[in-house]
Amino acid sequence: PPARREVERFARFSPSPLSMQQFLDFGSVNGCERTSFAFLRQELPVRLANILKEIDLLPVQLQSTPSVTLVKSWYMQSLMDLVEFHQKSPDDHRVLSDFIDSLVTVRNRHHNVVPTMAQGIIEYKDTFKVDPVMNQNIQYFLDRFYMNRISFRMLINQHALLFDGNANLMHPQQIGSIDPCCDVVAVVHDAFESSRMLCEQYYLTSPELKLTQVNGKAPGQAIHIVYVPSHLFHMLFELFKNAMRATIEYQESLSSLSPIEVTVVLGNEDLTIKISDRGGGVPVRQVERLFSYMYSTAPRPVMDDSHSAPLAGFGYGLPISRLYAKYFQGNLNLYSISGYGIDAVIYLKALSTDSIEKLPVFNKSAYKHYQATSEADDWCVPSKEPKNLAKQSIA
Ligand code: W6P
Repeated sequence: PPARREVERFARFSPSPLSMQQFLDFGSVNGCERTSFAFLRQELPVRLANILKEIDLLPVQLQSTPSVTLVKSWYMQSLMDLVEFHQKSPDDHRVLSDFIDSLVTVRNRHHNVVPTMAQGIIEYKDTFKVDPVMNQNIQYFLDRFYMNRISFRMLINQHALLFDGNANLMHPQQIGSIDPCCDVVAVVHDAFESSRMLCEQYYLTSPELKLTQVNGKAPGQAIHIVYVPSHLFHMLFELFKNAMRATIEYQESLSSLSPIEVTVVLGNEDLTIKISDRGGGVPVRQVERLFSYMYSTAPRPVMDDSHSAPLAGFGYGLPISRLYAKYFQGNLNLYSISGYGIDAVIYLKALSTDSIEKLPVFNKSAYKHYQATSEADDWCVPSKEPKNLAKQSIA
């Protein structure tokens, strides 16, 4: 089929990660719509084709579920829609505006990718037992698949926001979705208030915010970075919901709630945000599970829009938040102190020159990951009933 040929054609290229500066350049005088168009009509098919090659390596039992088949058809269709533009002239205004329309069509087509993939995992779990090897493979794939999706939507959004002819009246300083002067503390307050509103609805109470900020580069001055405020909001909102829920459920017998303590620090290379709750924590053994797609995929009561379950279970909120952090070379970690609480830490790059897209690439090394079966572990398995050495030596 012609779609297969296009997958092979574009999968031979590696994705080209953009730096924050390059994103900004597209929106400045140096950049123009034609340059952005010429870049995207090549780069978007390359990113689609690369991830389609990885979908092909999933276990057939998962690949053949109705949900995954459907998602794959969306990716193929979008690849074909975009390849059309290779025959068209970048100098034709009509072509440029049709391209934006196509981007919007593609974005809408892919709107439900996350819940649909989750449905595929449920279908798989209903039929096969979940073993640690399968959990690992699904984790590897979905981390790459969703990182690809985050990057794909970033490219689409930037082009659509910059060139659709409407200035962003709400945020005039933003370049598309990027704020060259993102006020980190303001986003913290925003996300905290949003989480707090949900919390109040459900529990009729909410913990206070205790915020400390340290500008280690310019003491006393406000903290700004070049970043995508909506990505930062997404991560903070997710972490606040979890921290609030844990605090309230762990301290329900207490007369007052401990505050959520947030520390925002700007260092030479890193912008670090620590969110500390006293919600009792979780055993350190279980922390990895909080990030597991497989173990946190539970059938949802109804398949309505994803904003319908406020302060609900962990779902995909945490693993996807960590991907947002990693997307521009940051990270998101949880440090649990079981019996006390959790410190959630977001690390972002403080320097825009370090903020470069982190993208999966399909190559031999990625291929090998999918071939790896259950190799024997190279660490001893602790036995439940250790040999009683004491007894032996006495006898
Ligand atoms: C908890 C569980 C959790 C997940 C993410 C962030 C904070 C917290 N606190 O108890």
